[in-house]
Amino acid sequence: MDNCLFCKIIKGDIPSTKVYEDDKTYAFRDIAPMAPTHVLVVPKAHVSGMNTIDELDDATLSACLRACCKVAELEGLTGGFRTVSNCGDDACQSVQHLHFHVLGGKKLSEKMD
Ligand code: DGP
Repeated sequence: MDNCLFCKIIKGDIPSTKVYEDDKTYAFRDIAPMAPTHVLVVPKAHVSGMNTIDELDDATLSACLRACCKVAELEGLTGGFRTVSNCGDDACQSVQHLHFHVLGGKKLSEKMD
């Protein structure tokens, strides 16, 4: 997608701090971290979000979840971590390319809203 911020990051047209990459996913540090570790895991294939997940093949979807776990391992999040994917206006999704936030490195809030 020509106009997608995360597609540009995946292509390297916009710089990012890479944490992990494989043939189906790319993981990089969030520009506005909300925890000591705050990494975004994205599929290299463009899909706008969780509400259009049917456009993504199962291998890529599972690769995204495995990449989240790999990031947690690489970041040394032995005490645990949180994985979140905001979808749509009510969840304040701001970038329309499916992404999973991986948060950790401190005791996270019990509140999910
Ligand atoms: P969401 O609000 O769930 O759509 O999350 C989008 C995240 O993307 C947000 O936490 C900030 C991050 N972000 C936005 N622009 C950039 C950027 O140019 N570089 C990086 N590394 N992260 C970005």
